[in-house]
Amino acid sequence: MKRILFTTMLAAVLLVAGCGQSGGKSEEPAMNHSTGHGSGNSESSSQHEGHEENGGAEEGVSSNVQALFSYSNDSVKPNEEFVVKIRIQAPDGEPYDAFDTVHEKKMHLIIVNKDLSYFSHIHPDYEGGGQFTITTSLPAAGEYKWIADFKLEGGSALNRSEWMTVQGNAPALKPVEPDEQLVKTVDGKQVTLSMDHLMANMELSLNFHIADASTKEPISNLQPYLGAVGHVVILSEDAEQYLHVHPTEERSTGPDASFMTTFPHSGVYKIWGQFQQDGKVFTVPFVVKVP
Ligand SMILES: [Cu+2]
Repeated sequence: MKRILFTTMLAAVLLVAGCGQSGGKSEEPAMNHSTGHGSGNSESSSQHEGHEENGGAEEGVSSNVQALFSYSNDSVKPNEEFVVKIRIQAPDGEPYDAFDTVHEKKMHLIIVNKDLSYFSHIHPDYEGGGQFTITTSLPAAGEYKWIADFKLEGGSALNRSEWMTVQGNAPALKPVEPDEQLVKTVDGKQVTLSMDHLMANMELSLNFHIADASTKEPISNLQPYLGAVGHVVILSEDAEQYLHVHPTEERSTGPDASFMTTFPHSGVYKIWGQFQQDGKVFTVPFVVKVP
């Protein structure tokens, strides 16, 4: 399973802080349903249905849930705002319009580029009728994967994704290299990741220990972010596997934040931990190799 369980309240609010760039725009450009050159599953038609990440065996209603991504611009260019609409529907086009709020939102949208050097976590607004909308921009040419994570009312967490391309000369991709040391400094915080064991197919605990980077004093005044001590996203290096991660102690305020997950198979994975202190979200990335 590779979905992340989130919770919570809806908001027409853009979760700007640390949650990536979003911008609520009220006027809507005409949508051109073009996009998605790129990955092997691209289609020639203009609208694309999101694919389920995990090749997982979804049954019943879930397996019929589609996400139709459409973009306001024919060709998206770097640093140029565009509107993305994501419509959640059945194969016959009938929208699903009842969603549970998970980690304070009805939909979490993760955007990464092909080598996972770019990461954004934003929250589209729900407009009703199965339709989510957000205005955003992307920093450079190249391919990006969009992963929409949501939950139909009373159902289980789902994710649907697709690749799209930002036009132009894409910077060279870099290999996703495992970190030699799982200690990073971000925004004045020193974050140390530890795992109780690192094996495929076995539930494990991820612990983030957060200290002040200069004094090394543990930080114990983390604020809730999306209703929990933090938020963690994990993707396999090819972005095909999106892992389900959940906090074990939601109410912790630091210095430790623990989460449970299961790596489905051996390989390289990138992990992004997001935490909040003093009203600011910071994102710390790690790359691990699962034997
Ligand atoms: Cu989110």
